Order: sequence, then structure tokens, then C-alpha cells
Amino acid sequence: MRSTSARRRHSGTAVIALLLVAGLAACSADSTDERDAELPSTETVTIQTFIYSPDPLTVPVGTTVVFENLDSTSHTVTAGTRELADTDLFDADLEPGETTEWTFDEPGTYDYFCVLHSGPGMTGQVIVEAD
Ligand SMILES: [Cu+2]
Repeated sequence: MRSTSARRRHSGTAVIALLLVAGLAACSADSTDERDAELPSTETVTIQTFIYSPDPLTVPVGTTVVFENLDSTSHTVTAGTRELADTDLFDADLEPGETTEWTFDEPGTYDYFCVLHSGPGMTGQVIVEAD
């Protein structure tokens, strides 16, 4: 009887050890995914001769987009359309040579425009794709 009871204890320990190994494997897989998701990614939209470029710009979700004013006049980068601005989302005045940036954390199509100029190049779009 004593030897049967000893064997039972031993096999119980083995099960616990297996569960620990499985748990550790799951944890390390999770942290690898998080590192991949946090890789920094930046794209640049320039404003030159009253034109945002590239337009549209397509990026993966989580990308930081830098807008750079290369003209010798001021422009804005204002979310929304000329008919319906969304200044709560983003809205920046850029003096010549200035930059501004936003990180797009949600998939979707983001229109933006310049409130100062109504030319055809003064509207743009950032398309943010899901992973
Ligand atoms: Cu402008």
C-alpha cells in the first residue's frame, strides 16, 4: 500500500510540472507578439507647391505620420473635409519648415485639408489598414 501511495504522489508532481511548462510557453509567446506590435513605424507627407504628397498615403495601424511644410507659406493639416472639419481629431498650423505628427491607432480612412487654401492639392487622405 505504501508504494502505491508514493507512485500516486509522484505522478501528481509530474502533472503540475507539465502545467507550469505549458504556462511558461504561453507567456513567452505573448511577449513576442507585443514586441512585434511595438515596432516603430513612421511615414512622411510633405507639403510642397500647395500639394500634400503622397496622397493618399496607406499605412498599417499604429503608424506615426509626419507632415512637413516645405513651402515658403503657411499651411494647416486639419482633419475632416472642407465641408465638415474634425478639428478635435487633429488640427495644426504649420509655418514654413515646420512639422507636426499624429499616430493613427485606429483603422479607417482619414481625410484632411488646409483651411488656408482651397486648391485641388490642399486636400489629402491617410488610409490606415488593420493588421
Ligand atoms: Cu495651404
